[in-house]
Amino acid sequence: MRPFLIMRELVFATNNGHKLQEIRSMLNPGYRISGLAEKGIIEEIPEDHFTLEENAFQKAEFVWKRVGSSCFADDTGLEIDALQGEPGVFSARYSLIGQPVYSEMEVTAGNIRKVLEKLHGETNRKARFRTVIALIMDGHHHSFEGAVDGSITDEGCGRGGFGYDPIFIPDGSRLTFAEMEPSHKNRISHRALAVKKLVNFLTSTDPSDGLV
Ligand code: ITT
Repeated sequence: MRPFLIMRELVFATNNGHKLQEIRSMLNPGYRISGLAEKGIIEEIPEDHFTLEENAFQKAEFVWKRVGSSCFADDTGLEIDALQGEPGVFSARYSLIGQPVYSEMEVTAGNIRKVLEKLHGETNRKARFRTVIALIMDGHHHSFEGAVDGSITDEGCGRGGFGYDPIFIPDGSRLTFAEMEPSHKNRISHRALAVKKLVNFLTSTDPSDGLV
C-alpha cells in the first residue's frame, strides 16, 4: 500500500518572510510550517533580552500562550570578534537603536554600513552567525544551536539572501552568502545546522517521521 503523509503542524514564531521561506525549504514535506499571520498574530513579538537563547524562548512562549500548539522561534546574531561580539543580539536593528521605524531595506543597508564603518582599517575580520531555535512541544522546552564561522568582507557583494548576507563569507568559500544559490546557503547555514538538530529531535520523538 502506498504510504501517505501525516502533516505535522508547527508554528514558526517569526515575522521575517525570508526565514519562513528558508525553513520551509529545509524541512521535509511531513511538516506544515505556519507563520504568525496565519495564526492571526500580527503584532511585533517582544524580544527584549540580552541573549539569543532568552529571546528565542520569549518569542516561542508568546506564541505557545496565544495558540497553545507546538511552536518554535529562532533568534540569530552576527557576532564579530573585533567588535567584541557585536551586533550579536542587536543584529536586527543595529544601526537604528532608539530611532523610528524604517523600511526593511533601509534597516538592512544601515546595519551593513555600520558594520563596515566600524571595521574600517581592521584586519581581524573573523565573525560567526549563530542561531538558537527554541521549541515548545506539549509544554516542554528544548533548544538547538547552529553556528557558522566566517569573515566580514570590505564591501557588500551579491543580491541573494537577506540581512548581513552580502558581507559574510563562510569559511571554506569564496562567495558571500548573498552570492550563493539559496539552496547552497540553506545547506550550510547557521539556521540549517540548528534546523537539522530540530528535525533530528522531532524524528527521534516520532520514529514514523511523518510517514505511515
Ligand atoms: P523575527 O524575530 O521576526 O524572527 P528578525 O528579522 O528579527 O525576525 P532575527 O532576530 O533572527 O530575525 O535576526 C536578527 C537579524 O540578524 C535579522 O534581522 C538579520 O538582519 C540578521 N540575520 C538573521 N539571520 C540571517 C541570515 O541567515 N543571513 C543574514 N542575516 C541574518
